[in-house]
Amino acid sequence: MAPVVPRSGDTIFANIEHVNVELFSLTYGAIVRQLITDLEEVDDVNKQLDQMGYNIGVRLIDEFLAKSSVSTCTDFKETAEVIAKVGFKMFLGVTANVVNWNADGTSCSIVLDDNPLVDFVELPDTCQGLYYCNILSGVLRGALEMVSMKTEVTWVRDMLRGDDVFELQVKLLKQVSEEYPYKDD
Ligand code: MYR
Repeated sequence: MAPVVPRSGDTIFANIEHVNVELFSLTYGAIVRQLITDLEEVDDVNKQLDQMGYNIGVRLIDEFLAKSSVSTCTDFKETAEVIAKVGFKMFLGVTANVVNWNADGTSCSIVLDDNPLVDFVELPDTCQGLYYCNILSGVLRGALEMVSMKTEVTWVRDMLRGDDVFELQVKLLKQVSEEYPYKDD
């Protein structure tokens, strides 16, 4: 007789994770739709999504650090790679590529070819100014602030606006030292 409880790693578990990403995408779509109804102006919706993402990011970093066993990154370049390869995989089920570094290593782009958040999405003409995935830029900003990095995160390319990929530009504005800030006299 076949076992009633499947082992971890069996197809059923892979499918459950897949369904969760779909459920997340559909739920996110319902939230965006409600914000559009409530706030009316797409600029306000963009700001609200970013703020919601920030609030999620400042909490999600704990789960990320606990589950990933990633330890302190040596520099911003390593941090960007960790976000693209471990963070996106953990929370969105996809990986991204880090490109377009500036000369001093303080700005880069995270490029997503595949973004499950938009799997069921088509923007009507009235929403052309919407940054539908703005929650993600907020999540990154919030999570990075919790590990002492003040950043500015902006969308450069967006498939819902006709681009071939999603591209997030991440600029490191300030790295706050974690040293003890008071003198012992
Ligand atoms: C450190 O130097 O302490 C490690 C920093 C790692 C930061 C990783 C932030 C991950 C945020 C995940 C975002 C996922 C978006 C879907």
